[in-house]
Amino acid sequence: MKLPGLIFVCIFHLLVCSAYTQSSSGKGLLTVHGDVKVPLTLSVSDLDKMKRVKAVLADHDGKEQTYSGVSLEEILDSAGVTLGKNLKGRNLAKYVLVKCADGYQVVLALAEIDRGFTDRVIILATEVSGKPLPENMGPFRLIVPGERRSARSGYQVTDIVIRTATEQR
Ligand SMILES: Nc1nc2c(c(=O)[nH]1)N[C@H]1C(S)=C(S)[C@@H](COP(=O)(O)O)O[C@H]1N2
Ligand SMILES: [Mo]
Repeated sequence: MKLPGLIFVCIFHLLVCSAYTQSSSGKGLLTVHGDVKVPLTLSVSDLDKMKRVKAVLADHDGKEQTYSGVSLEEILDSAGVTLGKNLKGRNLAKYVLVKCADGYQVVLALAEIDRGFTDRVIILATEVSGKPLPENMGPFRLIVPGERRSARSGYQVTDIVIRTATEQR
């Protein structure tokens, strides 16, 4: 094959691959909904415009990786979730369900996210080591630092849902 033909094939291949990865990880958007004042649909560029913070998480080999993104507290705050002075009484029974593209789900309590309760900063990351997350993890990964296992650091996050635990007395 001559060079122009080869270049054409390469470009075509790239286009097909990028179209495929976009559809396989949804539309690359994250939605924040449930018990919120303002439901949000966020893209990577929306998160790029917010205050960027870092969090460290050890990978499978025990090597520490530095992720960067936006604090989950700030995202929930912009959705009007009851944090800060409103995180008391019945609102302490609220939890955050984080859903991932492969069906993986993890739960956090609001009090694990609120600065008034903890110094730990949980983030929604879009980058690791200064580069966009690899396809199999991105575009959004929850980073829950400071735990012995990284099991709650769900990758390919698609939904953040606020719910209230309901239990009959
Ligand atoms: N979407 C999704 N996220 C996930 C998982 C998963 O199966 N699906 N596994 C979790 C588990 S059990 C671990 S230990 C870490 C592994 O992250 P690492 O590859 O950075 O070590 O990802 C977590 N995030
Ligand atoms: Mo794990």
